[in-house]
Amino acid sequence: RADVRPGSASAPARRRAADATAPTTHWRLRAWVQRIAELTEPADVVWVDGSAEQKQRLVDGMVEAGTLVPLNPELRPNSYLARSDPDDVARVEDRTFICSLREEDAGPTNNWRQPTAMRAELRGAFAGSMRGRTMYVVPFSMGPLGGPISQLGVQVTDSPYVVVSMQVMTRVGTAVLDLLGADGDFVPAIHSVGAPLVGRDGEPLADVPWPCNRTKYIAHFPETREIWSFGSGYGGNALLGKKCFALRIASVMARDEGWLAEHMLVLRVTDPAQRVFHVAAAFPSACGKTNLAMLRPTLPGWTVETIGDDIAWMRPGGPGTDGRLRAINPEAGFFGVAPGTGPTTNPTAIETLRSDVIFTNVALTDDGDVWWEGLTDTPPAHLTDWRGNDWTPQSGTTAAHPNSRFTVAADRCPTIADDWDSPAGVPIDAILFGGRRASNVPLVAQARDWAHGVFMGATISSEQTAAAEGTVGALRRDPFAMLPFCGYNMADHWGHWLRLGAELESRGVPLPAVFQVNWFRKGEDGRWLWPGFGENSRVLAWVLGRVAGDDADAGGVLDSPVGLLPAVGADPAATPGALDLRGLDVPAEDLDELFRVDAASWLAECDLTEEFFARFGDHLPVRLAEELATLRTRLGTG
Ligand code: SAT
Ligand code: MN
Repeated sequence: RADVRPGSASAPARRRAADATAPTTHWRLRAWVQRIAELTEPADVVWVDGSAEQKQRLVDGMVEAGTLVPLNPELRPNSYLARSDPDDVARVEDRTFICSLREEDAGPTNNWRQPTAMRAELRGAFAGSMRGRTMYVVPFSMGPLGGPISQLGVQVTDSPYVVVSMQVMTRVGTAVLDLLGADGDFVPAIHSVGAPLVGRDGEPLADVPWPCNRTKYIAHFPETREIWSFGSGYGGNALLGKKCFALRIASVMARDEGWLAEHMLVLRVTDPAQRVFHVAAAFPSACGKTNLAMLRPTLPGWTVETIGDDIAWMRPGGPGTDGRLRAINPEAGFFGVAPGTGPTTNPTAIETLRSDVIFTNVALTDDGDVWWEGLTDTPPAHLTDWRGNDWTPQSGTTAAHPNSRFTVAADRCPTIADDWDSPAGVPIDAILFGGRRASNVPLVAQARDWAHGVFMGATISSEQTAAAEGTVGALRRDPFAMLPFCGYNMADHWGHWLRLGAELESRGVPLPAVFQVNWFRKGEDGRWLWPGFGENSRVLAWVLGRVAGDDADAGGVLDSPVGLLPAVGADPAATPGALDLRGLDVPAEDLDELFRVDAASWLAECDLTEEFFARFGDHLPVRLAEELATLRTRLGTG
């Protein structure tokens, strides 16, 4: 603990003090920490060693400060509730910036800022922003320590909530410094809640349980691989290993180095014949990735194991392997959406959350446990809501914030695969692209080839959820579910996928099969047509039958303008390739509607896709324009 009191110390003195306790010989890291301390003027600097003791001290401090409310240890052992500032509850996409040297490298879907101008603005915001607070230095690894797909970072932050959350979500501590040695590469990530405890003239300022700043910046410098985040304590804005590093910065690294950093869950499926498959699946935020990753199959004899629920890093296997794409989950925990998580929708998550959880913005029960909409059918008669106010079912508001979250270690999950953290990752057999679509998009359709699959990924659209600020329900394009997370030009990302596929194909390496899925289609009366959740195992079974080639020429697979569809209504035992609907009670009309391809509305959607593609100018890969033309032809106009 280096003492760097405000006001009293000159900048050089503050720099020396910040360096005094550095437990590393890495001079670039030490110099960087000194520079940030000089800029932000914290009262002291603490290096986070990853120990349980240090974590507990931080937790105890937050309980004292009112940031964390301890839950009833008999009902929810070693668990806490945090209530955020009501204006700091989600990612802030309009304050998220990609500061590449060239504007066109950020592309039309990112907010671009000129890097020198942004640096000057950030220096202004960060100057003195940690006065009176402790600056924590958090060395972390995304992916298993030292693994061939893993990457290292160091986050400085003035938020103990962020430190403790990073310890759940990533691998934190001295072992990372050991790996860095004297000169290893790391991604520097600077975070401040922007709420100093000492004013410019040395006057004390009051603290609050959830400090933040009305002005926010979530800024990324892709060329120098740096992250600067100011003003928010919310996970997606402040746990910089997650979206900022593992997606925005890593997607740029992946483009430059020939791999993929994607907004995808990863799961393992074992079929009744004990064949093992791995699936990666991209869905926009709050569209059920965690539920799918933890799915309990309703189909007898099938097993699903969880590997990751949000992010996948995939690389072609190196020498001595078959060269196929292998995926790791770079995270070590789940930062999941609480509302809608219940014993029927996701029983595995409910078991995962029995103990050792940090909840944020859920409701508190009178006996010191948590509650959110969807946890039970009937709400308790009285709660304390996410803002800390009395709540009853008559209140007319939700008790939990719609984007309230749980933070819990991956190994608490009963379905986590034994080797979920294997450094070499798992070989990916199938990739799914999904969104929340009330109409048009069938329950499942297979891409004809890789380029068609990239087209499916590039054209995902979905109804807006509460995970980001904006109007819930509005339809928005979310290519690869990466719209808010791609650190470079989205169209170049599609080009990168096409190139990587072509390269693997040219080497004779089998590519994953690609599918589009939609659990959210509705009937004209607004009812969900598909029961979803555990019943999605039927779709996984169809996907894996396709991968395994079980249905060759059996007639169970139908061609359609939008891709290959399963036959419905046929007995899958007699007609391999038909969707297995045995024991499921869905009316035949609903099944027809689930797979109905309406040419007129698809053609209207093609027009929208053309407009969307036009935004990317000559960055749009020609191959995708061709896919759009092919789709129109198949729909009957070409
Ligand atoms: O808030 S996060 O970005 O971490 C989660 C999400 O929106 O996917
Ligand atoms: Mn996500």
